[in-house]
Amino acid sequence: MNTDPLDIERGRDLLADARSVIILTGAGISAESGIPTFRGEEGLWRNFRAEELATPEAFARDPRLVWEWYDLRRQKVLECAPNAAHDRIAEWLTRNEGVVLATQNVDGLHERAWLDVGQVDGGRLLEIHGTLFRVRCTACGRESPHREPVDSSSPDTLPHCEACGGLLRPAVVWFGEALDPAIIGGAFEAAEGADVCVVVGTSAVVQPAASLATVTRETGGRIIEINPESTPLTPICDVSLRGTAVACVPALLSDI
Ligand code: BV8
Ligand code: ZN
Repeated sequence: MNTDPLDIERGRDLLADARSVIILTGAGISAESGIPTFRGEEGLWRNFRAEELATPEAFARDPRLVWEWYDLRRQKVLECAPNAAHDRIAEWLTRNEGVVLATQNVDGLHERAWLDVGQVDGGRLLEIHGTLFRVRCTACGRESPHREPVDSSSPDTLPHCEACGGLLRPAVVWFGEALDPAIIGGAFEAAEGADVCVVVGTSAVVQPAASLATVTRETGGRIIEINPESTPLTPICDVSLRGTAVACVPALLSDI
């Protein structure tokens, strides 16, 4: 890791002058909480890649396999806690009305970190890919919180809708599915108006999320990237901090 203190200072200067900021996070911000990223070496499960399981086709084909994967991820997340990067971002959100957080993560760690320091402003915490801890009925569309363990040993033991008996699915956005227009619309509105976009822990591969940073750039804003590796966004970043979220986010955001 080589995060040059001068780069951190340059990032802090950009943020000190910013009236509005959007933060875009990906799986990398949760890595130091113990949650495997998608495209890292731990991203495989039983030799399946996320892109093969996180699809409506996979769920239609084998809802038990998909629910087994999601239940394992939920149990893993419930054993983990927000890290210092989640915590600093949560504190910053409570201190600055002009900051919006758009996360690709479905682990709920940003919400947990924010709840630890204050009242969550739902309009400024945009879980653009949904959350592991809500379900949606595949028949009637009802959504509800859900964190009980799921028994995927038979089709009958999978969770079913209390209202209509339909099979429940995780309320996350799968590949090939549209994002909630109100949520992603709010994120792009924030990105367009942002003076700075801070991108933390994403490989910037998945769309439309990765385009949030380019929209800030295209509308005259600046980009700060935090990632141990370079990404497709690196060439258009004003500041690239080659370090981990826990090493860089507190240094970047402290006392701003
Ligand atoms: C859409 C929820 C259109 C589920 C996720 C062909 C057919 C259909 C669509 C497409 C297609 N080709 C392309 C697309 C678009 C597709 C897409 O982008 N595909 C990719 C693979 C190319 N997008 C979609 O399908 C989207 N929908 O386009 O709909 C449409 C419109 C109208 C009507 C119908 C359809 C939906 C995309 C949402 C998919 N769902 N998650 C679940 O989680 O189970 S995406 C999934 O990937 C997660 O949300 C994850 O967050 C996200 C992105 O990955 P990253 O977060 O970046 O994680 P990754 O592992 O890749 O990278 C980690 C990074 O962290 C690395 O850079 C690493 O260096 C860094 N890191 C590691 N350690 C640390 C660290 N950084 C800091 N600190 C550390 N310690
Ligand atoms: Zn139902």
